[in-house]
Amino acid sequence: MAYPGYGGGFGNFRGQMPAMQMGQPVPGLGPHGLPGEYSGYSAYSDSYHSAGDPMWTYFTAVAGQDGEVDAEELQKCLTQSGISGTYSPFSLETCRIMIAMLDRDYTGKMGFNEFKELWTALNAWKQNFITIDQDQSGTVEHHELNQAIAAMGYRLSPQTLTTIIKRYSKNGRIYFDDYVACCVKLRALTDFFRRRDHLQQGVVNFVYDDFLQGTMAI
Ligand SMILES: [Ca+2]
Ligand SMILES: [Ca+2]
Repeated sequence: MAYPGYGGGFGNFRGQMPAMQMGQPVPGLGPHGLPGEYSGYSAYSDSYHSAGDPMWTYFTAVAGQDGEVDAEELQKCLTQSGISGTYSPFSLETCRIMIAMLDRDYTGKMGFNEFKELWTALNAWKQNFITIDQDQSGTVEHHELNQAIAAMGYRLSPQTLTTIIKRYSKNGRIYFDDYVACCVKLRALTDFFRRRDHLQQGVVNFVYDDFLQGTMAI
């Protein structure tokens, strides 16, 4: 089999995050002091529980008048939160990818529950990133990504890994926001491929339009 697994749960915003890593505070969080524990909410609880939820005030401030968070608003809030550990703006591309993963009603924006789900996922990503960054340089380098991807269960050729590094790094270093984009995309594309690989042989025949629809959306 070409891809004997890609475990870990990372990148699957709709799936289960590892229990240990849920609700961890995000290191380096900014002045907002965002609460970290958001699990167990129901999918339709917006109007029932939001008033007493400490995250609600923050969400409404970020979302603005339309009551939903789009990619630019998310970028602004994540840049201000300092979660990526740099002074440069949080990647807009990563924001778009994360919204695409969570956007069940295809509005291109996030409602309150989607926003909370994203926050939980980001906390888990941050913990994952800190674990991967073994030399604590604040970035993930080639050998660290190599190990991380293998640990998630992917089997990629050295050439593919090099291509990924080139695409997502700055001077050979992958920063948190680019790391999230990289892992989420890797997961989503693998899922897309695997759903069509009925014999699990690592070979798929695509219809052109299907291929474009699946890959361009991510
Ligand atoms: Ca908005
Ligand atoms: Ca490192």
